[in-house]
Amino acid sequence: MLTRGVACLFIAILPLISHGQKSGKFILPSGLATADYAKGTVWVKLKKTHKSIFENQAGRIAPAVNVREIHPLVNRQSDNSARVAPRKQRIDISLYYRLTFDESKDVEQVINELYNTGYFESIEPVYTATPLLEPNDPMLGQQYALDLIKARQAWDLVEVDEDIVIGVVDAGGDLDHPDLQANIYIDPSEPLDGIDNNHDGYIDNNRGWDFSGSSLALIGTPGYIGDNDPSVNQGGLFSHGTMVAGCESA
Ligand SMILES: [Ca+2]
Ligand SMILES: [Ca+2]
Ligand SMILES: [Ca+2]
Repeated sequence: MLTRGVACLFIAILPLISHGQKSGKFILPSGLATADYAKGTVWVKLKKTHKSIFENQAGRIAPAVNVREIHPLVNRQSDNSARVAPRKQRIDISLYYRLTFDESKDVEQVINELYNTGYFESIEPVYTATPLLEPNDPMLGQQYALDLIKARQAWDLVEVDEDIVIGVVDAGGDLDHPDLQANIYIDPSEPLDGIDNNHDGYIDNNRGWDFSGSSLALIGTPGYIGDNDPSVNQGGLFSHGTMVAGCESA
């Protein structure tokens, strides 16, 4: 049974298509491998003047389109009551469809055949999206936050620069965490020798400073300044500073 969203169509083939002629209008980008786009499917945008040709699934559809399935980008039965600001340019995404056809067919040829119908404003392959730079973190799939902050897009623009040092002001962290231990900055101007070598008022603070020291309860005690170990290992509990340092270093 046909549904409104997905139609199975085997429409009579027009002479234009059955001859398999290439119009030459569309050429796949040079250097493109077959793995770079999907077989048997393309994205199309209908011309506004032909907006309704896919709406009737009962056979009165424009016969020049020889495809197997038609998938609208958006559900036509969804609520269309959203208001648009006056004079705001609208993008009619109901014009977009993904069409599928026999995978043995040449995508470039099918695109040109579809263009020749005159119904489509634009047609393109369903390109395979691959990140340009992928971290080697074995737990990458568990880190939903990296997608939220669009880290992958950022990595495509700027690769890791290990010369950048980030200061984190937070709760202490698990400095032995697998994501952090190799990346904690050790200040070379402050060797662990019991002396404030870099004259900043803190002795041996080569990995930062822990203002809470051994206990939060001691903060505010006259003369108490904490210690030089910002590690927080609360019986294996999660430390907020560990998460923040991990996100920032990513
Ligand atoms: Ca110091
Ligand atoms: Ca020192
Ligand atoms: Ca400490």
